[in-house]
Amino acid sequence: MTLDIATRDTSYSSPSLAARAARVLRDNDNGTVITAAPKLYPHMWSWDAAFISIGLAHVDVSRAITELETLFGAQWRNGMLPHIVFTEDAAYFPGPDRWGTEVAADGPEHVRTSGICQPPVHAIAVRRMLDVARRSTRADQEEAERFARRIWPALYEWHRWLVDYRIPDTSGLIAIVHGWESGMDNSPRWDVPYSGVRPGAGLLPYVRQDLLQVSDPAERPSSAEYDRYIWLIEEMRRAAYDSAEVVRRSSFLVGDVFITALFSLSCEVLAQLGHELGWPAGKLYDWAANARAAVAASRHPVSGMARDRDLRTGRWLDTESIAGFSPLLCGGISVRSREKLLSTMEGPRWAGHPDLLAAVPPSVSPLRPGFNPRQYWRGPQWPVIAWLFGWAFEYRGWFDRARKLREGGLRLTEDGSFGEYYQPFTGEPLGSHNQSWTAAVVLDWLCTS
Ligand code: 2M8
Repeated sequence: MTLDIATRDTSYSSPSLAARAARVLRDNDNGTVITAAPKLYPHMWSWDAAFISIGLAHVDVSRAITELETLFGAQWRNGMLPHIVFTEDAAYFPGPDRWGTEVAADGPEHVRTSGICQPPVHAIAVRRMLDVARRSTRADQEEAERFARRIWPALYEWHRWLVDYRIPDTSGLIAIVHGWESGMDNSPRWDVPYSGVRPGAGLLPYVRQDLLQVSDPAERPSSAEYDRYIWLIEEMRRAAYDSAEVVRRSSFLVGDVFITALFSLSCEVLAQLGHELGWPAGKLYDWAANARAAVAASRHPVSGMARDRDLRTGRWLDTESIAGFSPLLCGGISVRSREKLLSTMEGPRWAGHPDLLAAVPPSVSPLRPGFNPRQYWRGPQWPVIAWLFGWAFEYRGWFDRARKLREGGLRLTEDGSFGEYYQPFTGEPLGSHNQSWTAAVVLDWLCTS
């Protein structure tokens, strides 16, 4: 269902915005999962589910738990948490048949999934859910604690899989084998590595369904980009989704600095959760420290922005994007470097750009050549990203900065359309409306003021 709200004249009061957000999550509940969006994304996505569970915790702790249990029910036997858990809905491409993960020796039984992963934000979700539940009834609190204790080993295994299979070189960055793993699908971060992906003759024809679900196809990735996305799946399928083999063979292999920072933060959070719940930290603090150091070492010598690394060519990728602020998520840099990065983020090239409707950092700086205010990860603002930085800032004790991001995020989303992403100058909602993770973070912002 799409709400027909395309104007910024509408601005809801906090209670009615919260009620609308809760309704979006209810409406997107297909009985088994809360789909990422009503039409464009009719399945469960890994990091979407994490954010969704955070929003749900404010309205129904049990339902929030079910969501993460469903996701972890699809965890691969080797520990990988798949990026999509498929529902029966056929209106998405590439669906389970195209992925063909049945060839994988490590896939889960009884459920169909994709064969790649997404950013490891799940420990953060469990932490947040627990914190929210602890402010609710005793029954909610106890249920959330039981769940957190139960899910903890699966979270550890998921993190272990990343360490075992996805740190293939001495940079120490967590590597991705597909831009979709980054969650920032067509970000200019990936333009150079994607130029090395050459779809072969074995690329079977396909029909994109995403273009039917948005009002303007220019908001989505191009056909040339999609050919590469689908070709990479073909490569993985030929490697039978064997984790080591995929890393050896994939024509796309990039050290992702944003994922590495989130991994570091999540390891720390998981270790602290373990401490509360009676699980030993194992290697979590070492993993966190190594990842933190890798993020710090990736920084551009002049700008101080963190950089991805093309592991196929061994070159740093200088393309600036929101991921450049990754050290602010995981720490590990000097106070001086941190202050410089924060003032870049809050300054006129980013969130403080005078023409922005809301002070939220866009996916790409408006001053960067090629910035496109309407196209997906090439310029628009994403509320979930603002939420993530805000949560990390609060975790670090930077309450004022966290509050500003929350205010900016609410300014962006107060029209009640719950856009997937937003045009930064006008605040026009783009992509899908009633996107679940947008509704979820709005709920969290509103319910914890
Ligand atoms: C987008 O990605 C999917 C592919 O995974 C797509 O475009 O079809 C991204 O924004 C991703 O980060 C997000 O998890 C997903 C569902 O919201 O949509």
